[in-house]
Amino acid sequence: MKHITILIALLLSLPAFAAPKVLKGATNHPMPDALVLNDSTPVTTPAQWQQRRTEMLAPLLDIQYGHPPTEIPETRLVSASDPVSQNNGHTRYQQLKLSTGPKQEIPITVDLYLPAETKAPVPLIVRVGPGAPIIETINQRGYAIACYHHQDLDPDIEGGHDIGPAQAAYPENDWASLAVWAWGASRVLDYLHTLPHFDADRIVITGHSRTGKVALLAGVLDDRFELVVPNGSGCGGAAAYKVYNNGAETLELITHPKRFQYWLHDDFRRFAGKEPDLPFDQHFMRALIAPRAVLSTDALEDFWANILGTQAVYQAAQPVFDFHNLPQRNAMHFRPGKHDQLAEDMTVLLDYADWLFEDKAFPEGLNEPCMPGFELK
Ligand code: GTR
Repeated sequence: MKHITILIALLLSLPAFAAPKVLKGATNHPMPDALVLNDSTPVTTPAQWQQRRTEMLAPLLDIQYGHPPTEIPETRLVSASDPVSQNNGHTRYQQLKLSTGPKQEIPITVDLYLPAETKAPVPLIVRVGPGAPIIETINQRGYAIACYHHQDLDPDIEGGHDIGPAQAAYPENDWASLAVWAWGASRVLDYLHTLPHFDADRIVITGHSRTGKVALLAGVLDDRFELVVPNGSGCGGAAAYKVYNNGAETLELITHPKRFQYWLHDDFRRFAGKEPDLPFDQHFMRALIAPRAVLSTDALEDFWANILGTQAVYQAAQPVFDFHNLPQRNAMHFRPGKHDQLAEDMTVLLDYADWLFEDKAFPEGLNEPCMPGFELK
């Protein structure tokens, strides 16, 4: 009898294990309006928009990311490897060792993949972290890609609170790791712009997951990035704090001292469980990129990255791009599958960049919501 009871209990529990994950809204709190000034005046003029930009950036840095240094140190080339032909002759690869900081004490390694066939100046993709999918295709399509080793600036040790070379060089700054790594993207660009290879009007930044968060922040802080493509960036990236789907990483989870508190400002954790009190949400990040372009790329099974929150942030930022008469410069893409930056994501990036830079066709399948009919509060 006892065995039968156990068997029945097991059978009853089976469908629960086998049930596919269904995307559901878990919280939906209102987000502050990106087109209304703190004193409740609606933004209707370019001057008011500039004022609103300042208002939006301040709490993002004060509360969430910390402040990178404002002075810009020189970034120098320390050494470069001999160029090597790769990817069936489509790529000319070189590794660069750079240094930056007040005493040139911060190293940054950059893997540079130039298109072998295309004449300079070419569009450039800066990628946070080494490696990227379909480098051969990227180069065949005429784009260069520079992948920088962000951990040279600051280590990424879960539960660690290490002071890396960048934080040691600027002890007065309260910047956390995401901000350090984002600042590194700008220093890499400082150096790359001294070379004749790249078209300064066609610079993209991308990264995946934690480095997707970094790509978004770098794009907000440095307007030389004309196109900003956070992939699978989730919490602390392109996803909301006030709108979560079921199974999403929350502010409480990401800022746990044993996990990733060091990515974000020390104080940010005081908002854990109090997201409605936050004076911003991540639609401010998208809004701050306008009138440049932002494209988030995500996967439909990536519930942990809060894809519904990413859709909500896209929706909440759209009025800002409409205000600039550039509605298509706010874009999102969801592909089937799991958390990763795959060939498909990179292809969407290239197609969108071709539209933005070359006036080619607007890519199909963009801006399809992961949850149709979802409405902001
Ligand atoms: C997870 C973290 C996410 C994401 C991811 C990654 O553990 O919770 O926010 O950044 O790591 O970077 O792979």
